[in-house]
Amino acid sequence: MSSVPAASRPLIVVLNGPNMNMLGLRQPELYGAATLDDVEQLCAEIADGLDLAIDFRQSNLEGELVSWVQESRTRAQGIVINPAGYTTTSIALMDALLAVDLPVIEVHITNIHRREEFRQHSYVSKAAVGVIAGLGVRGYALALQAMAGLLEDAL
Ligand code: DHK
Repeated sequence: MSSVPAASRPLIVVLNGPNMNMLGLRQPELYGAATLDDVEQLCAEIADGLDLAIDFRQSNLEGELVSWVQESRTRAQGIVINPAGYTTTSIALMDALLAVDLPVIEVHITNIHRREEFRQHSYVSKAAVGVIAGLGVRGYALALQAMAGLLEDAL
């Protein structure tokens, strides 16, 4: 349990792209059995231990993700994002992430570099400080730990 009041903790926006709402049901042999609710709970627990606050969201809509990134500029200190299917297609999401000038950490549950070639190029990586791929949902926890370190470095 954190001793820092929630209102004074740095806010990290954790964004999930299309089909991440199907986690636990979709191709469990690749993505695992955890649901997105499980991932949110994991993130909340890890964030609490790091004195971070999180705002955890998922959308199947590119424009909604872009708007959430834009809104983060004035309300958050960092962004963790699993862009899912928009990783390889969304110049709009990349541009939004570059525009907000916040530390961004990109997460993929699977190791996209071991998968089909079309999954291996990420526009989002152009805006990310770092990328975590292939470590399952644990990648979200690692991203939050790394984010806490980045924020501390910036003090
Ligand atoms: C999730 C998806 O939905 C895919 O489109 C990506 C990513 C991989 C993941 O591993 O979390 O290619």
